[in-house]
Amino acid sequence: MKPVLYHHGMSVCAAKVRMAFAEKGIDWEGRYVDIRAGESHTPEYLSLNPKGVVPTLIHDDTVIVESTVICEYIQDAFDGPDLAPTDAASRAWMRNWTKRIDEGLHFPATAALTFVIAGRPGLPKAVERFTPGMAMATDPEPTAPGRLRDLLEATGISASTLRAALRTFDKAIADMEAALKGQPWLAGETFSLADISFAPYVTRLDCLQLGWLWDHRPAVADWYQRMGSRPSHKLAITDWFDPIEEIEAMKRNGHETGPVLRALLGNRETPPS
Ligand SMILES: N[C@@H](CCC(=O)N[C@@H](CS)C(=O)NCC(=O)O)C(=O)O
Repeated sequence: MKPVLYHHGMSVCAAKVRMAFAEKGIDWEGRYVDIRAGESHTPEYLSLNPKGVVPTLIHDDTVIVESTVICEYIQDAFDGPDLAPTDAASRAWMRNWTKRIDEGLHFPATAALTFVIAGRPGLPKAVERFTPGMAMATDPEPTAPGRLRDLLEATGISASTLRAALRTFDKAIADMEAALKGQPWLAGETFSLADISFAPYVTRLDCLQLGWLWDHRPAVADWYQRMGSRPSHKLAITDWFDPIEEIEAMKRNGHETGPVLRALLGNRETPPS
């Protein structure tokens, strides 16, 4: 029986899983969950995934949630190229990278940047999670004029939350640069789930016109170029952009807000070239 994946085109977490399948060469059956229309909050879906989020994998009657865990399951349960290094130290490094995504990089950092820059109202549940500490868009923010201020108000996300999100990514990209200077892949000599996990997020930054975060980080630029040329990148990420208008809005708004976001991030460590 083919594994069944509940997913959505624009979900970065689901993209990780689609990419792991593509790299393994595994055929899967999709159940498209329209997260914008609240389909991840129906009683049926919540019985599979109590957090009401995608992705969810069903394989051999087993339900598996959490994209990082699903990716490890794919590595363990299916034949195909290894997506994890064989030595214990590199495996530990791989897990440090994949864990990092679950510890702030996905939420709130990616959500904050996407909601503000893409200018969309956001997903019902995510906005709920944001609201208590974040409805501070009226904070005086000298570095957030014009369109960015409008976007902050529309999303209820504060400028300080947005700055924290930029810092989270700036630090992650700096750490990637340090690692990739001495080795081809994040966990060492072997392409692994660490690279797969970061690919959708770096692609999202690129769509949001935040590629300047690796302007002076050539090892990350080279890694991103190599990731983008893998067939799995198209199969798992860009082929699923839905709706494409949202990607266009990310690019348009990202271009407009770029200078203000740079100012908002403020002084950042620029590694010597
Ligand atoms: N830690 C979870 C996060 C899943 C998650 O946040 N999924 C988002 C899409 S990337 C979602 O389904 N959001 C729907 C909502 O918040 O209502 C994982 O890695 O699987």
